[in-house]
Amino acid sequence: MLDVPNHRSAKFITFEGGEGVGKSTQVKRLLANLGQCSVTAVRTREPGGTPKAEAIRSYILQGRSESWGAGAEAVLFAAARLDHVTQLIAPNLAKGTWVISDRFCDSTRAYQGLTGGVDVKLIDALEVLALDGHVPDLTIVLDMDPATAFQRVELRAIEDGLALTGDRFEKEELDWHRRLRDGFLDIARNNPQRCVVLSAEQSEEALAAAIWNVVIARFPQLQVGAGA
Ligand code: Z5A
Repeated sequence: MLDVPNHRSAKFITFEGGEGVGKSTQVKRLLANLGQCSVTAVRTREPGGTPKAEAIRSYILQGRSESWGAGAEAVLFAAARLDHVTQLIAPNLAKGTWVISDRFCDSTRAYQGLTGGVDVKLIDALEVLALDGHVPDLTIVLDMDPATAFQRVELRAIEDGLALTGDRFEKEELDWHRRLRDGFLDIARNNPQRCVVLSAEQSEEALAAAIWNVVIARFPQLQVGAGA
């Protein structure tokens, strides 16, 4: 279990869940709501967020590390995370800027650990190394049936006029995605102080309002009145 820190004035919030559940959409909406409260915040993502971490992202998502096995890939995700934490997350939090990340360490635990079969001791060790104490203050886990989430991803591809090629994780079978969903729910159950699970099977607006209610309840220093 990751202990939630409470000493920072700026907060670190992460979004987790399977593909197409609406993480990116809700990260943007939360940023807009924080802006209305005059909170300075940056949006980032994993894998990625810094030039070096983005280079690792392209390498992994193109499938170039797949043959290395899930353990080595967990190490690659951790290397990207270490750069992300030291170059972007820690400096922003230190200067009072909130950080909102689309995925973070729970994705390694769910994808490479609980679904990919990597030993929990390696996942734990990598987490300590890469986070360097920067545990999220709040993690929103967006939960929905993967089949419905895929319909959204398909629709997005049609709307964008793109072929649905999918990265290597999106190509996994539906059963695999159902195990992944259970993995995220397990993580939330094991970290009840940090994680809040919300159903993503509601309208974008309703979900944004539900997230905002969680955020203002968790961080009462925010000026209520703005938002969603
Ligand atoms: N990965 C890993 O294995 N280990 C790790 O440690 C880390 C990551 C950090 C990164 O993918 C991959 O890396 C990921 C896990 C692995 N696997 N995959 N695939 P990514 O960042 O490229 O993609 P993603 O995280 O899976 O996100 P996504 O596909 O972009 O989905 P999303 O951000 O959750 O959803 P969205 O883009 O906001 O919304 C999807 C569509 O639905 C879009 O058209 C929206 O307009 C629509 N939408 C959003 N909300 C709604 C609602 N409420 N109703 C209806 N439609 C909606």
